[in-house]
Amino acid sequence: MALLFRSSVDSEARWKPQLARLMPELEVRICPEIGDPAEIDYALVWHPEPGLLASLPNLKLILSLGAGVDHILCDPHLPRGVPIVRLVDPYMTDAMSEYIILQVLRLHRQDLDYRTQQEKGIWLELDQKNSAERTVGILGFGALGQDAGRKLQGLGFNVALWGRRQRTVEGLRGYAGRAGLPALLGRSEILVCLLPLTAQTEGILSASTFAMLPKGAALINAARGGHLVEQDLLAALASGRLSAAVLDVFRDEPLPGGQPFWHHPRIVVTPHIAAATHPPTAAPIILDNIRRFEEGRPLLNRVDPAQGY
Ligand code: NDP
Ligand code: OXD
Repeated sequence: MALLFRSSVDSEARWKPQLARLMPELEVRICPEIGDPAEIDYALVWHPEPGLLASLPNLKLILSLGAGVDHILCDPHLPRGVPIVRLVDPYMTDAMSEYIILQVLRLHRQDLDYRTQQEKGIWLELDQKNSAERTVGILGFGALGQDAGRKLQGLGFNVALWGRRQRTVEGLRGYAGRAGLPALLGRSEILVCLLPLTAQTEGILSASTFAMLPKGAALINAARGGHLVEQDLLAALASGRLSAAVLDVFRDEPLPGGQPFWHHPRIVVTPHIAAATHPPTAAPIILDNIRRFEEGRPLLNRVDPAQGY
């Protein structure tokens, strides 16, 4: 039984010992040392080169090294019929919620303004709302959106979530589909994006979306750079339609040196670190799906390529 490991950002040194400890019978091959491609049963990948997966004739299962799978589904040569599973790891979910809480509180408590005041030596108290007077809208009612939503609700915020399907989960208010979007946006003073990147969600953070938010709302994008129309964000900040943005993900990563986001006074940039994959907790989850496949049991967190997530 052989697994091909290929990551554009992660190292074999972090993964091989974890996989070997839990499943010694699994032979782990590190790209590009594939050996005989016909011997590869499983592929554990982050941003595989287009065509790599199609070059493995006996591939049984594709496992994403992350929660998102846009980095796999964008391969024009992706072999059809090979199941794909994504990573849902409570450790990463907690990490994402920490990031979202940090950034929501930063915006809610006007941290950017106070930092600017400090730079200028200004001692000035700004009007401050309580969390109960603030609504946070979350695009994405999935594993990450729900956890962040619950925790923000625990801090007293009004929280509303948006998904494809209509539902209410544990007191979290849900809006569904394109028809439900204006109602959610109309009340979201802080908008958080935790959507998968699909043909339907690409460019959703655009001028028309910003126009539906309360004037002066703030944006947090921790999902994918492809959700954001970058010029529309700059225009919305310039006009005052939006007051600030926190961005963890970008169309080009690493964010190029000359990109205006780097030095914009109302934009916070972080280098795609909101919820990094953590081998000690992720490896057992990944190997559980391989065992399930071997034993003919249902896979967990299977992706629907037609929906794109
Ligand atoms: P899930 O698959 O659990 O949730 C996705 C949610 O998006 C679901 O609620 C789904 O609706 C909703 N959705 C999908 N398409 C649409 C649409 N067209 N309209 C409305 N709602 C839609 O994903 P996760 O919560 O686990 O992860 C979300 C994303 O977060 C990942 O895909 C990844 O891109 C990003 N991410 C970023 C990280 C970082 O470090 N910055 C780390 C981890 C993930 P429904 O519930 O109805 O199906
Ligand atoms: C993921 C990510 O999708 O880290 O897991 O972006």
